[in-house]
Amino acid sequence: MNREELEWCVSVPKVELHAHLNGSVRNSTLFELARVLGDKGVIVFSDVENVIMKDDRTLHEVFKLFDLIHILTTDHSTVTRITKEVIEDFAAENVVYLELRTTPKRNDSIGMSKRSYMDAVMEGLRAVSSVDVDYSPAGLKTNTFNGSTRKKMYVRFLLSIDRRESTEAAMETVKLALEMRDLGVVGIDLSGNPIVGNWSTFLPALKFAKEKGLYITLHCGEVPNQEEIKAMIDFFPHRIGHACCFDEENWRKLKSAKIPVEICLTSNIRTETISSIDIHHFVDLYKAKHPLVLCTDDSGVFSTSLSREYNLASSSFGLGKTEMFQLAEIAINFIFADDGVKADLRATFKEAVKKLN
Ligand code: 6MZ
Repeated sequence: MNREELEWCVSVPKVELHAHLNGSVRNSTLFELARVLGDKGVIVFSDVENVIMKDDRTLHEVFKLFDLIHILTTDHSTVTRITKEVIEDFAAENVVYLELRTTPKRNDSIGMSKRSYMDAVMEGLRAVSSVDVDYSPAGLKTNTFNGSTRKKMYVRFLLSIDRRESTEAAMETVKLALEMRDLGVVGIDLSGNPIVGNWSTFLPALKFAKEKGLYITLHCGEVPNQEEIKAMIDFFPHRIGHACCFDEENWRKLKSAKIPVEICLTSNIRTETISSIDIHHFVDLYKAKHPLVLCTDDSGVFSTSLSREYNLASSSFGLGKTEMFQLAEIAINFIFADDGVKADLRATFKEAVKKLN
């Protein structure tokens, strides 16, 4: 990786639309948490260390790792801590608009409800001190300190439904999202192990969410389940993530529906969902001018960053600085926020282009 090119990618303002909170935790934090639980005898530290340090994982192994991460990050104060750290890490990367997604978790043994989990997330957001954060769609709530001239970042939340959940549990998440709209929750994501669960289980909750005006993004086509992919496109979500294993018919459908795709290059390669970067569908979509946005997915788990994803796209597909800047800027069109936010972000990019040239 060329250092100068990577630094350029860092300096470009960026929009991150597909980042899972628990997948974006720093390794150093995971180790620290594992050590504490190791000392308490809850886990064996060396086992955890081996799992976290493993470089390549199949998609199946990744979900085992998430179960482990969830053990490490289980209590309210840790959820608050990782939220603060993850937002500050994205801010340091020059991400100017972040849609962070997370699965609200209920854990009766520690008195955690989906709402209290999300309250812990919100507390982490409010604790961010490295940048000013705008997190309310009404633009009323920021953590701005008086007279601050710090950088500003927009943060919005998507609540994830895990494919292991029941229709009722999915519905509870949607209701929570509606309850938390004023706090920056803008939509719903469907994620989790793609070989678990059925589309029909989640559909009622997703339909309800859409009717109520929440934005929807779906993990779609991480495995070649063509029937599900077709049903998902027919549902017409506002965006989809991945789109790796589409047959020709679904590929055609996706393109004519013009549903924006969140592309996660490193994640797809590391999980072997795509066998090699040279044949990644980014190229086909990019050439077809299909709406797409580069994202990290799980920057902690896959040891990446949004700048690295841009750098990887540039070096793998031969895109120059002008194309890369346009790619970063065009992502504004696909965010789940209002026109005022979009206009503000466009102004940020306009300023940035002057400095970068
Ligand atoms: C599908 C994924 C994912 O929600 O606990 N998640 N779901 N495909 C992927 N591609 C590799 N990466 C992450 O963050 C972790 C959760 O996000 C989903 C999984 O459900 C995982 O448990 P939160 O903050």
